[in-house]
Amino acid sequence: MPKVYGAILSPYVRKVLLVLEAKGVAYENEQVFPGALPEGYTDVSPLGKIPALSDGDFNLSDSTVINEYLEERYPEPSLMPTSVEARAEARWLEEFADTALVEALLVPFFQRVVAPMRGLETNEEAIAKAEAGSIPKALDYVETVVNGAEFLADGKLSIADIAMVSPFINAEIGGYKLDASRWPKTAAYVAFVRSQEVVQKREAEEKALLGG
Ligand SMILES: N[C@@H](CCC(=O)N[C@@H](CS)C(=O)NCC(=O)O)C(=O)O
Repeated sequence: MPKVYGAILSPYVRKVLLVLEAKGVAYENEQVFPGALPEGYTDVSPLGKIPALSDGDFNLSDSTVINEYLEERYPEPSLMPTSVEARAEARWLEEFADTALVEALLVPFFQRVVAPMRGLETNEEAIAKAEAGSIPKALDYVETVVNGAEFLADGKLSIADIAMVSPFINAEIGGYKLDASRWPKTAAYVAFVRSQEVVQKREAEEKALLGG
């Protein structure tokens, strides 16, 4: 059975868990937290990051690489769109979500959730700066690529939807309120993907962990 290493609230770990769950693959999860890595963890994840995956004696790290492996190892249901162009677009959106979107939307989560866990004070100035700069910049772009309450490609859930929605979940946990009047298509899109059964189930597990 595949084993996923990582804390389930990480946007990258969530991507991998959602892919496994959407494909109906049973897996184990070992909670691994950045900054408190178990001994020997770099054998599984050379950069010491989460997530990592073990499948038998095969180890792999990086959420995108892991999800590509899972797509090939467990092809049904496919989480890649059909056309070459749509597949390329999905990969781009995953890359955008993993970089600019995570960097922007994770600021409130890091400051209000992770920092206190590490005994650090919340830096409200850093949140205000992100809310005035990197967050609107990223969301202005998202607003141009989503079409409201529908999947990004082929009318079905794909890796692009999974990657895009993941950091929005962290943002909400971090107390960020998405302004639906400024980004109406984005708000409808995020609500639609989050209403999918597989995402609801994942979020329920996260809420239980957070004590809600
Ligand atoms: N590109 C990597 C990014 C993984 C990543 O940065 N994970 C964070 C936690 S959300 C981490 O492990 N940070 C610790 C570190 O960078 O040392 C992926 O998609 O898996």
